[in-house]
Amino acid sequence: MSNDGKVRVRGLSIFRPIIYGNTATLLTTEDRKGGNIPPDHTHKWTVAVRSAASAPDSDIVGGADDLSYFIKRVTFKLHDTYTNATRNIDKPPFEVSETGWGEFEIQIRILFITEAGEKPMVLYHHLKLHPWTVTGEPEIPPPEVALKMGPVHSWQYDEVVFNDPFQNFLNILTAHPPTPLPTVKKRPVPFHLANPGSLEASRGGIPEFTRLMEKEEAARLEDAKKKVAAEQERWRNILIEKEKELEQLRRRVNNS
Ligand code: SLL
Repeated sequence: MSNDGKVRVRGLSIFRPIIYGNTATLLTTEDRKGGNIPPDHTHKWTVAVRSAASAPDSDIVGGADDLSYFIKRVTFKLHDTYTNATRNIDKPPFEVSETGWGEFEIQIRILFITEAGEKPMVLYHHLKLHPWTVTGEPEIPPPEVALKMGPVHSWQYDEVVFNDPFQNFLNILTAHPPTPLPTVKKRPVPFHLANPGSLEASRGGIPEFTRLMEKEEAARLEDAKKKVAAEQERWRNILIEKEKELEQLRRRVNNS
């Protein structure tokens, strides 16, 4: 067997954009008709790992591309109140749908195909059931209000970066270019705590990730970096002043 594929392509980085998160809706009387849903459950939800781009005219956030060309398995670790809390998903869609009553942290472990020769990637997502609120609103709106607000979306964009990939893995990746994100938004912006400005826009629609958001995020990070540097400088100067003061006081003590 040829060993060519086992060679690492040094100095090269290649990434694939993904999103992970959840969608949740309140359970309706219609949903309960089957009779299998425990009475204390209030919501149905889906947690997923998907490609960042959304399929045109789809009512799904992300998921335009099938990620199984580089992902072998996604393990979702649910709260211990769930039976079989560890859910292994070995084929797309990499998602788990459940019903429940509470929010909790979900561990998401992404296992790559063997060719990648990479360790699994572990992510954490806080399952979000209740609508995003703005200051002044009650934390959890009553069901009749929440119902009108529509499905709750909580999604995080991320990039899986492969450094120095094996040649055969690189071939697999390049054979599957990701669907590019749209340049500007056609749909509401998926919100995130870092991006509260988009809160209102995201209500009552299916959000979508765009390249504009990426630019905005970069600008926010740049801005935050500048603020941190300015604060650092300010505190450094305060420290220098205090040290001078300390030195003067020491001298006075020594001279007295
Ligand atoms: C809370 N710390 O107290 C969280 C835990 C657990 C939610 C939430 C499943 C219930 C079931 C369910 O919704 N667990 O299967 O009976 O809010």
